[in-house]
Amino acid sequence: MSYLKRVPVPVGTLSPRPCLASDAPVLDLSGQWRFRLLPTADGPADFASAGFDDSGWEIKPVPSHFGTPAYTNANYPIPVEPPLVPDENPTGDHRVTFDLPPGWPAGDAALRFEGVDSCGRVWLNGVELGVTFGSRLPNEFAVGHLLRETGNVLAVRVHQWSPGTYLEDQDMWWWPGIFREVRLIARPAGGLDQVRVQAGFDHETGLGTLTVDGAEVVSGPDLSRPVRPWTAETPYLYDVVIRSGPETATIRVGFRTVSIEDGVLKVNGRRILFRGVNRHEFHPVTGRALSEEVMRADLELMRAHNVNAVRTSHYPPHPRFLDFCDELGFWVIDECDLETHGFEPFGWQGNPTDDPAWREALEDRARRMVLRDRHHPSVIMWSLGNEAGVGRNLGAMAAAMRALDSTRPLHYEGDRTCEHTDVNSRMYAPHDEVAQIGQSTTRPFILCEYGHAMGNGPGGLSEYQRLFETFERCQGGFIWEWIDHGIASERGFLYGGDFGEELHDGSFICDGLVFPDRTPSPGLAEYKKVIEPIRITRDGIENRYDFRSLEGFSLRWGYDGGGGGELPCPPLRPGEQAPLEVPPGSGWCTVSALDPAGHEIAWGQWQDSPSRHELPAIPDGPLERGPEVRLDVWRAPIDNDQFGGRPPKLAQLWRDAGLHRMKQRTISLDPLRVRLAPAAANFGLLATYRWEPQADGSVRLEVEVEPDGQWHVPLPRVGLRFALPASLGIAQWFGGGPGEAYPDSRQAAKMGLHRMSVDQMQTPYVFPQENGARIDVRWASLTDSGGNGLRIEGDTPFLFTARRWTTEQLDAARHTSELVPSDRIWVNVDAAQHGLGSGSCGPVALPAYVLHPKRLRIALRFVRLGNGV
Ligand code: IPT
Repeated sequence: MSYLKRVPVPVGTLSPRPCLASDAPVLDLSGQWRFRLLPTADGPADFASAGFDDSGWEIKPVPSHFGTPAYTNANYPIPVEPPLVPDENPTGDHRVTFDLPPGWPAGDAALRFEGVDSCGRVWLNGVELGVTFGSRLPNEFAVGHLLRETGNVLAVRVHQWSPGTYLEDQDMWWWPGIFREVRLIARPAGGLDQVRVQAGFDHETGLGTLTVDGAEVVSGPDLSRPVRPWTAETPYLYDVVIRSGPETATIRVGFRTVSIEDGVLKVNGRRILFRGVNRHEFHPVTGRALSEEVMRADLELMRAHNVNAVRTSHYPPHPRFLDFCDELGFWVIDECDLETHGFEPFGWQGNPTDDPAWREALEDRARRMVLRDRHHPSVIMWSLGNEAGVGRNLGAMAAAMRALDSTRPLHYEGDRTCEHTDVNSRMYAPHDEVAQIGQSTTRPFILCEYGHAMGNGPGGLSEYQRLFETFERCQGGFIWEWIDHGIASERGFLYGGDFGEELHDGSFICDGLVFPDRTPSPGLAEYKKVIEPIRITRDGIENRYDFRSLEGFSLRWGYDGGGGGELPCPPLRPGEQAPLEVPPGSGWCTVSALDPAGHEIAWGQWQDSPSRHELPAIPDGPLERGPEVRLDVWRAPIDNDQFGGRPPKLAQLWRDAGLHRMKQRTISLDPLRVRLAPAAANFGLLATYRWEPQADGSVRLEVEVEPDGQWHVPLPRVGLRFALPASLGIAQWFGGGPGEAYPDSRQAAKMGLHRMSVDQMQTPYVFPQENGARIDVRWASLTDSGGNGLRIEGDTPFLFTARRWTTEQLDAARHTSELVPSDRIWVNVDAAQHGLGSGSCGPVALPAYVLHPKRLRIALRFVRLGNGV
């Protein structure tokens, strides 16, 4: 097995080519295969022979993974001695028998693997063909001479660890397998093999250009007349039929030209702004084996949230994904299958990126990606890879890419001086650094990763957006990342360590804008609002698309005091503004912009007069007394409080300070005055409670809070906590909603009257943590189905949280299944909470959102509803 001992370059494969949908016959070999798992790489290879009896093997669907998933972020889970790998090497032997369909042509055929992790040794009918390398790149073998009409036996031995492992250290599950399709494709002599299709657009003349090398154009648009250009906002595609010899294919061509002018990245002559996400391929059951439906659904969901760009972190995606990006309209940064992050702990000593012996392997990956994907209009930039350090082989990769395609700029975040690349890129740069880069950069600047969407967060997105709108060369960014990679189980979604890994990085694998089952998290709602391409304010409406006019859009307006309707949307061109003529009304006015399909793209809100929903309630009877309230400062730390980055983390400072174990001492009884402080600390909080029964039967409570002694940490929250009977499971409030919101992630909260069950108020972060707060709440009620319960009104807006477990239970839980409803509903009414930030990987909460202990007053009125509590 010498192929496990030298640099990972495929053995015996055909030269790479684009795989266009042609009229050449194709046989999809996906389906039920036979499978056995071996503990080492060197099991007997007798299974490759046609006569081998595999009837005792398990049946396994292909594409799929095998073995046990294991998660590390940057560390290699094997000893680092490139290119060697340990003896213990889970190896999956796969076998499938197939017949040729009737009429299959004689002659050449390619056996094509779209993705094998991490390498596969291949036999057909007992003849060894070679070895695949490059998990997320195609490998093809010539097999025409070996095919039989019936009873062909394909055998593939897949190793979890291979020399390729050293180049594929992406932050994701280690999970081997033939995880993309395997197909047999007839290759007629003289067919469409070395084809290059290039389509450009001249924005001054409106004319398109089309260059097709290696094939003739049979039909296509009339290029003597203007064409409709392709952009992510106007993804217009033309069918072009090309032919070479006996093979014909229809390709979907988009006319567009990417350029960098005066340090600004442009498409068709205009600056573009990335509203992007980093996308890994992931499904909670099938891992990186994705169906087309899932790929498409991801893009539809992104589009519904105003996302216009994808970085294919950190490897070329399934090829169909790019077809969908062309069709639906996305800017794509196509990233090569390269990451060597695990060399960082050694100061990058031994990094393949800088080792001449690995040059061929890196160049090979670069070439194979470009040759596979360069006909896609959605791909507007190539990325050399991710977190692979620096070194000579980057230059070789860049040169290989430019030789095959000179029409797209190159990206690599690690290339800080742009020695080999064209755009300035950073990950997780804090706001002030982005502002500083914005003032000084001479190149387009992007945040290839920002807004680490782990758990509750990220905070601070709107502040980034303002920077992208201020500096022309700051052209947006890509949230890290699209989806949580939690694996489905009865215990909730599983993450690193749940499979007994000896080295792992825990829940750091769950850092997406959507949960593993693709339910949007509050972070995605926030992002949608922050990046909305139409801005609506009391002053007017502005089109912030780069290409698209607002023709066909409509406006919907309404007052919470009643009244509403539709308004014509001015057909603004990009960058144009117009005043809005909203009829007068009372209360909060909301104006939404709907796209031609009727989906809400953007909205604005303002208050014209006090809302009728803000009036105090009339009690249904006297309240004997208010609930037993307790001053509360603790929150179950969110991921951004406790993971990633450099210690000490905020959550640790909080725990060291003892904020999760405050003790109370009564100072006086009338009014009740207490001091709350943790053991061993010389600081605390003084609180004075004044209860006042009101003539109408309601009860008022005023709490004065005042810091005492020397505080050296901010507070997680300041507010009151109390318990209500479990039967009061229906929440209603007037304030921000419907979803959760926190001080630095609150753009998506719409003022209004909201109602949902306490259970629906919970956000099921894969790793349990503080969640579910509703912001800017004027009043909240909790009732049973008969309307009996309690209403809480604030003199000033508060944060409202209700859950069926305590903060302590939330804090102790490691998986969502550990959160078991108690016989109480626990309510928090907070004057303030500490911001969310993006501290699990990136900047902590901005200074404006740090909750410093300070004097404050919480004034509430408790009102009986129905029969009360
Ligand atoms: C950055 C990686 O590029 C990305 O793959 C992911 O691991 C992310 O971090 C954390 O979730 S690298 C980091 C050192 C900034």
